[in-house]
Amino acid sequence: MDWVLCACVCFALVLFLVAFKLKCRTSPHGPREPPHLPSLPFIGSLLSLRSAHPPHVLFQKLQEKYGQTYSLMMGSHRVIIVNQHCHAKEVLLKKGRLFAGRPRTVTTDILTRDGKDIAFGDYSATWKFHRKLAHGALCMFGEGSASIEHIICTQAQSLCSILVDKAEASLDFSPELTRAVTNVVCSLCFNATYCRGDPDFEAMLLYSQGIVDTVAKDSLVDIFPWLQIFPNYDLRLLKQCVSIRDQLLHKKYEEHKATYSDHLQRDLMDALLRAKRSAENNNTTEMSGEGSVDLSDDHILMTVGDIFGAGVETTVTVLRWAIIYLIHHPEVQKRIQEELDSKLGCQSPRLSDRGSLPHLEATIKEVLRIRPVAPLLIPHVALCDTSLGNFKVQKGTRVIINLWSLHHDQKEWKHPERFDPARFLNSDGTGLVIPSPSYLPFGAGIRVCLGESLAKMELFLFLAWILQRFTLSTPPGQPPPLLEGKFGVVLQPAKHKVTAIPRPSWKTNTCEAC
Ligand code: STR
Repeated sequence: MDWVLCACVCFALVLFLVAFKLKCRTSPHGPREPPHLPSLPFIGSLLSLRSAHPPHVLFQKLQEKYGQTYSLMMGSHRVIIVNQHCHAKEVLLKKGRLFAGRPRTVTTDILTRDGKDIAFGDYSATWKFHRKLAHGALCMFGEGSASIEHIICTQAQSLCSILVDKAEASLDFSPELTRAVTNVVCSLCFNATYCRGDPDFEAMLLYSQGIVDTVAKDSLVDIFPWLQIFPNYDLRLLKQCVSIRDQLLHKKYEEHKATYSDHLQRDLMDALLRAKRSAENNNTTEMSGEGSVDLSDDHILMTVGDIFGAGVETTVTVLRWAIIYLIHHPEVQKRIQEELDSKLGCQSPRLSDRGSLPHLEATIKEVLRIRPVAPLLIPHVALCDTSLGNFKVQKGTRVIINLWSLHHDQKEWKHPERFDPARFLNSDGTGLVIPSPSYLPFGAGIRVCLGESLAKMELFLFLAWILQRFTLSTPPGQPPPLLEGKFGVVLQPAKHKVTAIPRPSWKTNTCEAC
């Protein structure tokens, strides 16, 4: 009898514990697991992720079933997808340090010599030190320095003269924009520019596209690293492209080392070299503030590679999207041109004109909202057990911020699919407003985009110079450019042709030729 009683008590105890555990899971107060997509051993949630939609759109659609924050398994990795701004800000800002990790993947390891860069490198004392260095170097040559304005305007001017030569022809803008933006970054990083047809520049165009097409797309080999043992076209292409990039970077690095002087800082590479030399002479521990840091040649090369790659690909992509939306919305183009004419007349645009051209500024903001360059940002990793809203987060969980969802959230934006720069203007159209907190085009927190201010300067100046002189449209007989992007590490528009028609005042030489 005693035995039966004992069994009953044990059974009741087990029931109580199970009930308690279940209550914890669903309690509105205590942390619980986020809703989870079905998952199988080994392949994880792969079956639920098969879709014709690109990942950012699929993750947005899955909210209807699983809520705004949910989790899934990519192979053996737990991933949380965040589709709302309050959780995004908790990850990026409130708990920025706890979520500052980066996953290591096969493709980013190839690109960055095992994470020795800033964008894809994991959180560590070395990473923090490098980021601080790169930030300092960018500030030195960035906003506030008259030279960067001069560099951008010189490139905008030569871009416009190419457009004059090809006036009214049907032209793919992309290579011209890429050359102009590359030369800005090149001046900044290496104090050099490329001429048309320069073999180094042509090589760079090719390798950049190859890298964008293959890196950090959550392709199968990044989810199941053992797939590397099979022949893989993408990986072979990536390795080739990275090797060409590395040769170019290496050449510049050697040139800089050979001509380096302590008294003259020509560019960003000199700034990094100087930091390396002073770290070698002093105690690096003191400089980083926590633990010793490694300032290897690899780190410097990868940092410059990041600034170069990010500086070119992102700005060119936004300029291309801006041109596409301006072609689709000639009324917006006309409004910006009226503003340029009335505020600047024949004077070429300068950075100091930013405050007086709100329509152009609002248009840039709207382009960055409707087509964010990196719709899923770069994944973050939880560095310890923590929480997100009411959800538990285990150490090592990857967190993907779906910027696409934030920027297209119906609750935050009126008609989010509509291109409407006026949403960023105040009621009388004279100043700018940010109408929703659900807007993070450059990310936020300790991993915020390093090039934000440089990108904003370039977008403003290039668009102002172009629109002051030309009206952009689709060549006769051609369909308007597509609004769907090609998903990758950046969301790129499809190729298309543009006609740049010189505006009357520039055509008749009322204003001096550019
Ligand atoms: C573009 C191609 C290239 O040659 C090198 C890089 C490395 C840095 C990458 C860049 C890429 C694409 C855009 C990234 C950038 C770091 C930050 C930026 C991913 C792959 C964004 O977050 C948009």
